[in-house]
Amino acid sequence: MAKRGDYVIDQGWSAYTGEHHAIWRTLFERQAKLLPGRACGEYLRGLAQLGVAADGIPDFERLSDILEPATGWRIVAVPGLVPDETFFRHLANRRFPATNWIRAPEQMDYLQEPDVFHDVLGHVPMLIHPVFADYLAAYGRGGLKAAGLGALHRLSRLYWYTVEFGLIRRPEGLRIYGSGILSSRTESVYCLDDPRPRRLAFDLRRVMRTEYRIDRFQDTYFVIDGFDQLFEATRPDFTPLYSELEDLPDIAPDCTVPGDRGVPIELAA
Ligand code: HBI
Ligand code: FE
Repeated sequence: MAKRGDYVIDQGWSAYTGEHHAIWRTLFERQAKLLPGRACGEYLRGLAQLGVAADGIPDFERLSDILEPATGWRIVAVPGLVPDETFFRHLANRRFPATNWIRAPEQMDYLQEPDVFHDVLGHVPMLIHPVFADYLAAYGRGGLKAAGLGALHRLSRLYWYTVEFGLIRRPEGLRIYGSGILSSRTESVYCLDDPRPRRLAFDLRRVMRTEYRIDRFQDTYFVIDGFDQLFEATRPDFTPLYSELEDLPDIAPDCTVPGDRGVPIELAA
């Protein structure tokens, strides 16, 4: 099928082979063992509601038909990373661009690019949560605006430290809602159990100043108190914030600065 301007392609669900589905099953079963008690309840409920399971790579149309009546989102297939503006435009219009291919058997533990397992197991279940669903659409609108203001890096950091690598505080302890963690066997354990990384209370300015690395476990995680906090913190127009931040230095991923509020690791137990 010809590529369109929005990079949307046909998922080609019937072209997946038994081997593709078997890779999905292996990846799914590993996470299904780890995530109860580590992932937040909203995510686990989303997974169940959408019927994302071990049997194989889901059909995006079937997922969309469950998601759309709930929060207005649909899943569209893309060949991989798409340009920022294309990505933001999809999100702003409540279309989640999901990669249609699955990793090779040699890449079970790590790859830098998104594949269908990361996109569907990691991102899609959160889209059935109404507040998160609104947050992600607002993020898309903010992205289009940030691109025009030369502040794309600020918004990429926000996406990275929330949508991809966010933690949430619950009475029972810290839980994961970030997709980059949810789809990783090793980081879903590391982010909660390892004493090394910083776990800091979410602070929008701090997040927007913090650089990130895409090639290793995170040095710093930001912890929200609830999805309402995230949505409310990101509701105001960021234009004045971007100019304010221009005068402040960036913060390296493995640094602690005055004012940081650490979240105790016991909470993760
Ligand atoms: N494209 N398919 C896809 N998936 C992403 O997560 C993605 C992208 N393009 C750009 C992009 N992410 C990042 O620049 C987001 O910040 C912000
Ligand atoms: Fe992702």
